[in-house]
Amino acid sequence: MYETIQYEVMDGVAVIRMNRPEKFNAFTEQMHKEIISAFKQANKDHNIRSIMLTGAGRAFNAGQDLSDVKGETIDYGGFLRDRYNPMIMQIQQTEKPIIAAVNGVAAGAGMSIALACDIRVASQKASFVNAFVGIGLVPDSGGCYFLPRIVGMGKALELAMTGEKVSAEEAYRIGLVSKVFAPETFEEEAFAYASKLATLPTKAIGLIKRTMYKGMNMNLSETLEYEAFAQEAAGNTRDHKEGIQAFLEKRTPDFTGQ
Ligand code: T3D
Repeated sequence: MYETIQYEVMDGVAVIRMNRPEKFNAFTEQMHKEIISAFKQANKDHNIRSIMLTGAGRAFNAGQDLSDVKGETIDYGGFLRDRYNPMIMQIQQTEKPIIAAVNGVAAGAGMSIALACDIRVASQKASFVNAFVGIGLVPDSGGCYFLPRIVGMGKALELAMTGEKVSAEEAYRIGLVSKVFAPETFEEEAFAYASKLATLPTKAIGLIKRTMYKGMNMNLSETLEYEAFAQEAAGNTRDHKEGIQAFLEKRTPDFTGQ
């Protein structure tokens, strides 16, 4: 049902695979629409408890398909507002853990979409290129928001101003990715990581995500208040009761996401 992505569900994990390998999975208008639709689909489906975003072939995603914009005068503002921004907002509003499984190069908006995911894991063959400056543009798709928050302002400015390639090893060192796996076992290990997240208390995880992101834009007293609100909601879940019960009975909790 999708043309530019693949969507598969296994063990409570929705795997969204950007699938234009001959173009390094570069974004087209169709791909934006399909990614938004896939995240909405995964968000609505109660059986899905984590989402893994990855790329087909050698690349994760090389950003905007430059053959689509070649030689044209583009309304960049409109282009971003209509296509990229809704995609990034949909990722933010999806209250399930989202893992970017960065299998190869992530460049331009391809790097930004990885930054918008909650957790990044990388293959040793992966790399990150903040490619915008190379074509005289500014990081978009949330790149100016997420990058300094993830790696700190100094490093973010360096990467954005120079566009230099960051290896997987360096990405791990600067906190851009949480884990690095060997290329031979990457898909398996990234999926195992996403599957593990799919066994955790999904509602609490959704609230953790919402509260932490909100907390970045609130002062302490506002954050404390929002934590109280979120905790009330988490405290009313079946998984919270199960967590307490399992602790008292000295057994592993059986979380169902409810
Ligand atoms: O509307 C707007 O433009 C505003 C929004 C902007 C958002 C953005 O994302 S702007 C940034 C756009 N992306 C780039 O500038 C990155 C361009 N690509 C590269 O710099 C390099 O290709 C990579 C660093 C990603 C990978 O380098 P390398 O040496 O591993 O591979 P390669 O040989 O350069 O590319 C492999 C193939 O993928 C090649 O095709 P071919 O020659 O084998 O048929 C190349 O043309 C294609 N490819 C890579 N990136 C893109 C692309 N095709 C279309 N668009 C791309 N972005």
